[in-house]
Amino acid sequence: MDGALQAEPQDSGGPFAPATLATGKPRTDWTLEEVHALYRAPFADLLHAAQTVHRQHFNPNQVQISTLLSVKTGGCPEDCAYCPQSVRYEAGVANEPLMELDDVLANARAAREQGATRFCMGAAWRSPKSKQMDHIIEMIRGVSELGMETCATLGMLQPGQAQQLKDAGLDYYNHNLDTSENFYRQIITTRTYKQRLDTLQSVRDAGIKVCCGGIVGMGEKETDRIELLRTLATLPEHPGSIPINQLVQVEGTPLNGTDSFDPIDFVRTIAVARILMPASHVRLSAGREEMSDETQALCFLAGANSIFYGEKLLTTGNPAVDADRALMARLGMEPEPTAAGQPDFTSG
Ligand code: SAM
Ligand code: DTB
Ligand code: SF4
Repeated sequence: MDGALQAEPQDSGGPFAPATLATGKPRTDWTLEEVHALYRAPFADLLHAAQTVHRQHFNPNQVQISTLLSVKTGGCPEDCAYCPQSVRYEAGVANEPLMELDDVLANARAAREQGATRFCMGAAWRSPKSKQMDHIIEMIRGVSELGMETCATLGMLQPGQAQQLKDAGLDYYNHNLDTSENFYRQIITTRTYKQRLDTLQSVRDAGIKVCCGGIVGMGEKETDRIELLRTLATLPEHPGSIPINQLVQVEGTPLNGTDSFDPIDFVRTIAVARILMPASHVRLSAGREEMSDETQALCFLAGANSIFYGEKLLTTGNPAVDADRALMARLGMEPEPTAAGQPDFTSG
């Protein structure tokens, strides 16, 4: 290799600074030029660097398993152009009430039996209201008591709400930046990029771990993906989890019919996320149903180490559990254990 990539922490000098500071802390000062150079590097160099960084922080044969449940589906007042849950589009998603606690816990138990260690509850809200918070808090308490990590994605949060969720035992809050600040304006008009950053700040201030990533394949330019990755990697702290979603196209939404996304670019996005944020879980998120096993395998090689597991995301499909078990077996990959113990892909 011609020295184009030197992302190993022990390296110094060259056109690329190490991914980790001498203190062992991941860098949060990446420049656009650096991220661009990584993104455009020869594929073999990029994957080698990403895999090298990955092995310094994680067991490359383990994958963290999260399961999603839409606890409040449809009827959302926001206008996110990708989303079938917006009330503004005719995407065939009904406006349902907030789920009952017992039903949520039954879903969480079933997910745990299938091997999930994290349970993520999603609500199609702009932001939660105080009565809704009371119900969500019960759900978080109940899921925590099952010994699972908890995650919620409920829209924008005020600082006091983030604190309430922390007090209930919430481990992660998912709130995505989705894309670059520039392209964002073409995708969502009802909330600003700044409001998203403010919610992330409230979550961090409350001591909840941040889950934050984006969507590719929305018709954005390469520079938009590069800017998104740089914004994520220059937040005051790297998100603990970084979901990289590929747009799931849903009829009735404005983004339906967007040109399909190049799988090699998807893998590049994962690899750059891994190099920039070496100690974070990078989640191969929405869009796996449209990906070949080989593309997914390349994503794991590029440093993805988390998936959504279970046949449904929020409203759209995800690979069948049997198909995922078979893929993990073919790749020799195992679920990542949590402090609570070793989950098992093959149970349930
Ligand atoms: N309503 C809350 C919010 O937007 O903050 C939480 C739920 S929302 C569905 C969570 C995330 O799912 C979005 O930020 C977006 O990144 C992702 N998402 C939604 N629809 C998607 C789609 N069709 N394809 C890929 N990702 C999608
Ligand atoms: C995230 O980044 N992806 C998940 C989760 N966070 C909440 C959501 C994907 C949604 C895909 C479209 C749907 O199923 O409605
Ligand atoms: Fe609403 Fe979230 Fe969908 Fe946007 S992504 S329309 S906020 S549910």
